[in-house]
Amino acid sequence: MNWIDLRSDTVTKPSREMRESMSAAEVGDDVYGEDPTVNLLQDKTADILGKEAALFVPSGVMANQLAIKTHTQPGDEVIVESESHIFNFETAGASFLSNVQLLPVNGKHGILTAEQITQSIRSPIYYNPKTSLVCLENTHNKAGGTIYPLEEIKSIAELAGNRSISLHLDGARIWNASAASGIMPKEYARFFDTVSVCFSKGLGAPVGSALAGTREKIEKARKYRKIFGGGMRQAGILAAGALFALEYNRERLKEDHKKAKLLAEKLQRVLGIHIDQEYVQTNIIVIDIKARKESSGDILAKLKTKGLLLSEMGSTTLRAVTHLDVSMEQINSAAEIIQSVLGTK
Ligand code: TLP
Repeated sequence: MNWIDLRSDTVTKPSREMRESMSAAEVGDDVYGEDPTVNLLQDKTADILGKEAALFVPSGVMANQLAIKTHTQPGDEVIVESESHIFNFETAGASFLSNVQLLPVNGKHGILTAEQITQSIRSPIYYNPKTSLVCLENTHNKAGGTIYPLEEIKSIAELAGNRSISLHLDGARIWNASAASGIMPKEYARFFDTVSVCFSKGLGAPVGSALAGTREKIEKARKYRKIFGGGMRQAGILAAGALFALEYNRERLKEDHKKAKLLAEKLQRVLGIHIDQEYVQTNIIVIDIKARKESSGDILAKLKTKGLLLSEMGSTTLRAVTHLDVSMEQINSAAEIIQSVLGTK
């Protein structure tokens, strides 16, 4: 079947040009720090984010978990948004790997305010856990690709700085936030101690993420990366894909955003579903199916028989993600499939 795969932007496959640059990559042993292409990618990533250093890692989860490990001590508490990736989709990694407790706080469309964070910081009574880290997510996946307002980030950073609390950004899709808002990645990144970014989502590289921060933090993270089993050898082949993605696939993310808006608009006519059009800000559409008397699994199965793949986000929400391997024509077909399977108003 010729699938229309909107489950995630992680399903993108490397283009012929990307594969060519990967096969031509100069490589070395990165555990010795001798892979020139990995070193180039790390320098370039650090530069784009305005940070001293960056570390290439196999996945976004590893980048986030390394950040948590480097900023905390066992027994500390980390403030996260309750729908965040770190809290929901990293298999309790923070408690498993760093022995910390996560404090989930309900944001609005994924956005926590400085005020909410202030109220969530523990007072320094000895039996309280120590609040040592706050993690934000931009764009916010589960909230539907929402963009964090820069002014709010600024206030949170000021507050965190005053209270000596570290600030980490899960910037897996910071590229989408930037393409949509026109705010450069480094303008976002300057407010954070560390930033994780992914090359393997909307940018279309097959593998890889990075953690950026001060040289000191990144050296600490390098040691933990080895402990977590993330020390790779001739990883330049992968880094070349990421370099290609950074060079050629950032600007075009705007097309994915257009496709998401178009699809979301077309789905307004579908029976028993709800999409917050205002919050379709980048490449993710969260579809609320509460009003339908069917399970998400049943709906997904029906769509699948017509060649359309979406993913389940929560018990009553589905997700559609646009990306570089889905054409405008396929977006139109996806809308038609959903309309015919679920019915129109
Ligand atoms: N997100 C995946 C799934 O895990 C849900 C997806 O399909 O969107 N931070 C954010 C905000 C993410 O969305 C993801 C992946 C990660 C981190 C983890 O990246 P990987 O999958 O590379 O470990």
